[in-house]
Amino acid sequence: MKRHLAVIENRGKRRRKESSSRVTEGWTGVNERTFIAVKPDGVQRKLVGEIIRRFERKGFKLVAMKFLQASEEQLKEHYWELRERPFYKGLVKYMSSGPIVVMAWQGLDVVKTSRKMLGETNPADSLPGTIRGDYGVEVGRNVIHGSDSVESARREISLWFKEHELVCWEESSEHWIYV
Ligand code: DAT
Ligand code: MG
Repeated sequence: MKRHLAVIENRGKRRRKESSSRVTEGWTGVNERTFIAVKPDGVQRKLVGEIIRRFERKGFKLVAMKFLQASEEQLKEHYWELRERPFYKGLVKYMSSGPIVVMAWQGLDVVKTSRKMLGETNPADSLPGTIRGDYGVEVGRNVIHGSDSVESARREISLWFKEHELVCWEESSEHWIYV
């Protein structure tokens, strides 16, 4: 009986370990990645360069980037978690209404730090100095998307990029960014 319980307990532990390591495998420390997208309003308002500049100057590393007009299907999948929300349909329509820039950025705590750089979901609640605080007014036109967790980042990056589109490169300034 004791042995039986131990087996069940270990199975549980193994499953927990497997699922968390699968999600974040190789994505820890300076290798953490996030998914960032300049939304159609950001592109139309010529904010692409400014947004890339902020991430570059911060010290994060660009690992993938594409300019495209997304299909409603792809956006529905991207925003699947929000499917029950009243603004979901409008959100998908707006996001597919024009070209967007999708990117993957890498660095220490990049998910959490990027969210701080973006500001709050509603630009009205976002501090000056943040992207939404500086360039947005309404929640329905908030310029930029950023993953809210490492797990979401993983899901979103694999939705928008194929494995070979993620570029592995050596950053010459790395020693000046990390101790
Ligand atoms: P975030 O983009 O900050 O992660 P979210 O995931 O809750 O925010 O929502 C996704 C997007 O949906 C958000 O960037 C803008 C839009 N949105 C959120 N709340 C909204 C609302 N109350 N009315 C209209 N659009 C909204
Ligand atoms: Mg979100």
